[in-house]
Amino acid sequence: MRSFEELERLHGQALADLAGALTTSALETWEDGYLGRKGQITLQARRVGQMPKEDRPAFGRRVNEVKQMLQGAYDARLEEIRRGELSRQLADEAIDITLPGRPVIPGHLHLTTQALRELYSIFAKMGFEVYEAPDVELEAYNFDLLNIPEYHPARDMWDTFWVQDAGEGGDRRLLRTHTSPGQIRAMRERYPEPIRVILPGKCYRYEQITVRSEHQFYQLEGLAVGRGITMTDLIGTIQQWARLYYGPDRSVRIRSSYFPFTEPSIEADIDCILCHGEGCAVCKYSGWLEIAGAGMVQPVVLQNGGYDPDEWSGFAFGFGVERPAMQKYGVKDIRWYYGNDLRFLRQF
Ligand code: FA5
Repeated sequence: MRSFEELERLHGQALADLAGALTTSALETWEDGYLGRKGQITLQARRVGQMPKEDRPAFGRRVNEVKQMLQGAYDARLEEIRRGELSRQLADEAIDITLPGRPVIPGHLHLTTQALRELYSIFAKMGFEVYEAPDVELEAYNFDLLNIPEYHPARDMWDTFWVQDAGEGGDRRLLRTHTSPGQIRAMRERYPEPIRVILPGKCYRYEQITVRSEHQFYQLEGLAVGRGITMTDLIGTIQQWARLYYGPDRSVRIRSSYFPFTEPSIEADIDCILCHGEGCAVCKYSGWLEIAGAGMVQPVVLQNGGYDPDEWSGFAFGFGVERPAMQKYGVKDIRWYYGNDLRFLRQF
């Protein structure tokens, strides 16, 4: 009978210890101590063989009952402790959503990109598509094919950055000084179709940097080639662009000018945005701001593009992107565009 008493004592002790186990590691120790391979209840079960024969069935049954009860109590306690640990962990790791967040300053498009996109959409309304031509250009496309031969004084108008390696056919290469060479590329690619394209892109000139001049800047060129295109179409296009870009009340003034690749050539001005033609420092007291160079495509240039000038005619225009945006947004110094000063850039 001592064996039964010992078993019941162990049973009571195990339950008391289980109630005192507060962590999963204390529970593991408890399990090893009572139910493990060398645990006290397991050892009790092994003693059955040494007992008097008549006690063996009753003791064996009781040991199994105690073992099962303790196993059940252990599982329930384990579950309880795990839940407690999980909720403590969740409480520890909880994020305080009432704390103020760190401000994130969102980026935005550069002023030049915004201006270019606005121009694309204005010209898209007039049926112009974007045509892209390379920045590194052959000398022939930048000058010769545009009717600017080596000896021509107009070459001085575009002081040039030359590239050391020659291009195809040994022709010298340069960083394009204007977007006009794209006219030849568009014509050679599109012939014999009529053309209505704008050619945006960076241009490079080896010149003094000032409040109005950078050595890298954007231009937007336009080219229309068709049968029966006249100066009236050109002026109408410039007027429409100026009104959509600068506002509906703008007046446009056309002056005669000179470019080797257009004949006749013109320059277009708008009445000064700031003083409305009264005269101020921005318009140098003239009341007018220059906005574009333009003209009817020179017959020689049409021919170089593959179009017969007796059958076809066309107009072309070209203007900067930064300078017109300076006029529109009141930017006083072109160097601010690419100076990477966020105080300036964040204003747009
Ligand atoms: C030309 O480059 C001609 N290819 C424009 C043209 C095209 C005329 C088609 C006729 C037909 P010009 O050198 O004037 O022209 O330059 C055009 C515009 O580019 C200028 O009005 C100005 O807005 C811009 N620009 C020229 N040089 C600079 C510079 N250094 N920095 C910023 N903008 C400039």
